[in-house]
Amino acid sequence: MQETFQNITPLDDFSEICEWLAFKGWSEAEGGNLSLRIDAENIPEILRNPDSDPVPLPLTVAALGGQYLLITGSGTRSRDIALIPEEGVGLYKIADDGKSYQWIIGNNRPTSEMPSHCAIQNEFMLSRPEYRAIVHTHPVKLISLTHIPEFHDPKVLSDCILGLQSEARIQLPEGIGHLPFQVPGSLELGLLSAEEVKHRNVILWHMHGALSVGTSLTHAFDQLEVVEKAADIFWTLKQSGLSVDGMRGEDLDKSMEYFGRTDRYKNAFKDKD
Ligand code: 2HA
Ligand code: ZN
Repeated sequence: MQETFQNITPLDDFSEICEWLAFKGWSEAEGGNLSLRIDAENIPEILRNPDSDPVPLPLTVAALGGQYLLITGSGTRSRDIALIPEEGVGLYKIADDGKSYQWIIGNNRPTSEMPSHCAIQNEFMLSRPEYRAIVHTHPVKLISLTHIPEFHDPKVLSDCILGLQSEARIQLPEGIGHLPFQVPGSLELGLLSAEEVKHRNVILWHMHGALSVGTSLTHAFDQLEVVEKAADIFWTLKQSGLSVDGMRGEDLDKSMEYFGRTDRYKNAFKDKD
């Protein structure tokens, strides 16, 4: 069984993305966590039926019932997962009623952010089924943005930061979210994050880190790179004493039109109206 698990292809994706998270210095020490939903047909048959005791979840994730998740373990380091993913990542099955999970193989102590991962994965099933990946990490330039009070308004945050590089808003027309402080690993953080990912792919967690969702771990990571690059431009301009004006509105509008993103861009903050 162990050998079968080691050879499942999604573990290579965890290994690659965790290497990058460590390399970028975003996931210091035991910081950060990842999950990926896998369809049953992509799991070898001998790994489909858990026989461990069910562990109750702090929330009910009915839409996620019967689904399989790969999740990084509590206390695991990105730099270690990069090398030995089968030790840092565990395979779990969510119970049909969405009230508990069972461990199958690999790491058997899921991340402290399990409530967020389950709440968000449940939201994917309800509203964005092509989405299946979550990356949470602690990038310095993004966390620093949450120290600026004006950026607690996600529209102000998005319009400023994603207007600093001409492709950023094309990648993220819905902008980026910001959640007020919540205790790390708390159910509140999970529930609020699940609400935000209905509308946006990247959320900043106040003075904590960033969370990105995607159709694959690579997609989620790519978006963090785009936002972190834009934040890097923000801090570079600030440190140089230059003003942070960003793109002209007409240039942004033209780009959105060209790439067919106008509606998504214009309606980005309708949910906050
Ligand atoms: O897994 O980053 O938010 C460690 C964390 C918790
Ligand atoms: Zn964290």
